[in-house]
Amino acid sequence: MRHLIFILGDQLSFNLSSLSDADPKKDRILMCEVAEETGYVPHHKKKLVFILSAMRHHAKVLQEQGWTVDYIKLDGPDNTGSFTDELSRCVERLSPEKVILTEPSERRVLKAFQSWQKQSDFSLDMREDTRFLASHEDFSKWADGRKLYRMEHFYREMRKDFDLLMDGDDPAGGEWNFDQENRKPASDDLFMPKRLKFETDDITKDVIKLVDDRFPENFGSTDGFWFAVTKADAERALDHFLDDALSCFGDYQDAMLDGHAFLYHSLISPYINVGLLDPLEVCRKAEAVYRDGDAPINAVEGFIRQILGWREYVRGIYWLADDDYVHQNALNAKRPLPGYFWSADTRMNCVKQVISQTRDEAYAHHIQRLMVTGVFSLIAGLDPHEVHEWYLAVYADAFEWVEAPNVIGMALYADGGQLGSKPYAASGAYINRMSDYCKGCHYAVTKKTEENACPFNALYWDFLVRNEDKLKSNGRISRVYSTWQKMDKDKRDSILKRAEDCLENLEAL
Ligand code: FAD
Ligand code: DLZ
Ligand code: SF4
Repeated sequence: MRHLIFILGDQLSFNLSSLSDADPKKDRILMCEVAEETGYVPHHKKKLVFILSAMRHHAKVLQEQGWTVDYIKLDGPDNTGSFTDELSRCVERLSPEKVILTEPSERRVLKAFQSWQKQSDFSLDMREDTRFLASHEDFSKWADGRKLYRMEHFYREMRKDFDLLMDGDDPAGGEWNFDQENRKPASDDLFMPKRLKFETDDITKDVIKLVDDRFPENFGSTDGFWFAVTKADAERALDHFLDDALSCFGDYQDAMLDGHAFLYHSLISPYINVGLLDPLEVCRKAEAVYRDGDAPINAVEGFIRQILGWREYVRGIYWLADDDYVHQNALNAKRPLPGYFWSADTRMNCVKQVISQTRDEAYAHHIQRLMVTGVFSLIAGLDPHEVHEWYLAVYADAFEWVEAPNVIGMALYADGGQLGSKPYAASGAYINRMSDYCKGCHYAVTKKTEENACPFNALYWDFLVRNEDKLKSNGRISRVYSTWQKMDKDKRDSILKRAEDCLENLEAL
């Protein structure tokens, strides 16, 4: 044999750079399920089933295409448990001329391969991951010399570079961003599209058994597993979204509704992140729906911005940031994660809804992650690293390169403003405006200081007071400090007292 091509669990694409000049007659593929990856956080059971089943299906298709794939199963004999030990074992067995690998998406794995190469002194051809639309070099060039990195600036460049939603030099519809139109609250009488759910085949059934046997204590359950695990099914899921939900995606993008986990969201992040869907193809297909007149510009622009803008931007920030990004704690927040992040046993209905939905589906949409569990973690001063590990474990789409900037940067402001211009702190009023969660809550969203007052209300002010020295000079929030100062002293004291009670009894909220 000639080359050994190592394909990782989030590289389930046929257009990988590591395969670009490969020959099924001369080269061979290695894929492995390893304890190191299944155990670096206690992944949600559905996330484990999704990744391992998608890997097994991908290996099968590669074999059908004529590739020889050495596939190491988690419970296979002699599985060493790590990528690099499996690689050493395979190199010894097959003596390839060199190993080819598309660069890992996360620092942890990149470092492991770099030290393997150093130690073994074996030829490792590590190639750029060309599935991302902005290369490391493109992003560094864009970032170079800027004092502030802002997604919106990056996104406009990307629109032009990829000629997406452009009418000549101008943005389609006359504006770059239609977010102002995308803040409608949802109501129960809306027609919600029925979501495609995929049957489990024998491969997935085997994986479910494996996960149930080996990870009985992990979060969630394998019951009701419905994710696509092949490229063909992921494309079906995308087409279904484009046909049935995209046209309302913009209007209700920020809405939350009791008992409705998915609303008009696409549910495709796990598929893009492991390579079953290609981000550029997804954007082009969405643009075609707009050009055909089947979805309005606010919906399609909003959707494309998430993928072409946010997704690429957070990946750029992840690789630009220092090695210790996931340990940043700019606001010095130290409180441990309350038990209800795992049990959903809290009287705060918004938090309960989001966490129980996360437990059931390994899914929550952006505003649920940002404005419910995210804001609560921020204003309660929860330890950012613990919060980061929770998000990394519980969502099927969670990979550090995308999760960490969203959690450490966007939701918790623990990076001191590298990613976002201000903390997303908010009181219960935001949740009440964008959802119906408050109607079914033990706490009263209109109250601030009483025993049954919504904890978000007092914690919001307490957060601002607690962090005044770090935040007051931020022009985007300095105005709220004047509002606070204008408040009656007795009122301020009772708000801080209510916050103190909430923080002392955090576990019991
Ligand atoms: P849709 O709402 O339909 O959006 C379409 C696509 O846009 C998504 O599939 C995703 O690929 C992309 N996208 C949207 N927002 C973002 C964003 N902020 N960053 C990157 N891509 C984005 N996304 C992940 O893929 N993995 C994570 O681990 C993750 N953790 C998050 C943690 C927090 C605190 C927050 C606020 C956001 C996080 N996101 C993460 C981003 C976003 O919440 C999810 O991508 C989205 O909810 C996935 O659901 P969907 O496919 O239905 O998305
Ligand atoms: C997330 C994950 C899990 C749970 N298990 C595996 C695995 O057993 N084998 C594998 O190749 N990949 C797995 N993955 C995805 C990897 O963590 C992902 O490919 C790396 O994080 C890339 O940096
Ligand atoms: Fe959440 Fe407060 Fe509304 Fe209850 S009242 S659902 S805690 S925002």
